[in-house]
Amino acid sequence: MKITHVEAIPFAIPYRKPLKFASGEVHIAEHVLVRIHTDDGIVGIAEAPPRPFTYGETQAGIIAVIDKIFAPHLIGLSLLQRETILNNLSRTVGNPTAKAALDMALWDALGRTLDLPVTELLGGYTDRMRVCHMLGFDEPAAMVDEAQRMRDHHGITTFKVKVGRRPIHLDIAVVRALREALGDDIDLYVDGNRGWTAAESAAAMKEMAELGLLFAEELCPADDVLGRRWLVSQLDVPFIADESAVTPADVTREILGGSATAISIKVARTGFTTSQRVHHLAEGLGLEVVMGNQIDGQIGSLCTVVFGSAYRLTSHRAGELSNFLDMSDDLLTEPLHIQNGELTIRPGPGIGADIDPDKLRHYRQDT
Ligand code: MUC
Ligand code: MG
Repeated sequence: MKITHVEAIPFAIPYRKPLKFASGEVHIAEHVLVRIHTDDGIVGIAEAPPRPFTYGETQAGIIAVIDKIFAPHLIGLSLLQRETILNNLSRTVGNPTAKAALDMALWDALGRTLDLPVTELLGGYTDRMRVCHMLGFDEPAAMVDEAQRMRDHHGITTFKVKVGRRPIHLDIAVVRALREALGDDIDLYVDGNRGWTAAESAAAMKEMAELGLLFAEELCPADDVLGRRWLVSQLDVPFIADESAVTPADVTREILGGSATAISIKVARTGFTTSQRVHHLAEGLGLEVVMGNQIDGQIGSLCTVVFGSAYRLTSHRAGELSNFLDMSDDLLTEPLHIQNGELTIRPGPGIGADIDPDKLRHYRQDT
């Protein structure tokens, strides 16, 4: 089970429809495929999506930090020494998606070595999650169209609506149009990606009070500590910390400080090992949890459902698992399918996915 080699491979797959939101936009999935090889001939895989507007990471930076700093800390260690590896990686600050991809590739390699699915190794609660679709900025009619398409083709009935940093009346018009067109049978929540002030958030949430929102996520800057606490204290829906609560320590600070009441777990930034810690903390604190999306491709979305299915708390709410549908292609031999509003884990060991060598040859950027 010794790690012999770590690869960080850049690849680029265009989006059919770019995703736009308050803190940025994504037109091409310029991700990094991470592969961990062991002396048993096993290869574990994961993907790192660079999100400079959230974590400051770039595709070139992820590859450099893996090749130059992280890989040498992994070579020669066993797949069972995950805590040693985590500790070694934590000596370098930042770089959450690079660290997370290494951790998930390690778990995938472990599952393949033991011939067991990672969901079962983590907790084995269920084999599926309901899917939530994230709606990026557009005109109200286009966002309603997209939601109807997602409901009619894939059975999706939960939608996260991107808001913030454009005229507030437009955001409110979108939420109203979605509720009117799709009725009361759908779940809706909003994510501001820190784009409003605390006062704007409070006013917008008041105007949308009749629209039956499930949650509000990261509406205003987390470092406006007092403003955010003031906002959260007057909301009558849970306030999800996303960008502001990445690590277990962040979660503790945000929740006990009264500036959030729920959390988003994203395996793209906390891998499986640290996501476990965040999950256990959330369980102890009695928080609502949503499995979030880091604008993941199919490997990342599969990793999210692999983790989310492992526990009751993480599989209770619909997970944000569908944005790969907006990409023009992907790397897996067997593409993911959302059916009846659900995504299921794959049978088979590890995360249950294999890379199509022809697709990788086509989309990789280093050859
Ligand atoms: C989300 O939930 O915010 C957009 C920015 C980011 O960091 O993640 C996405 C989705
Ligand atoms: Mg968010």
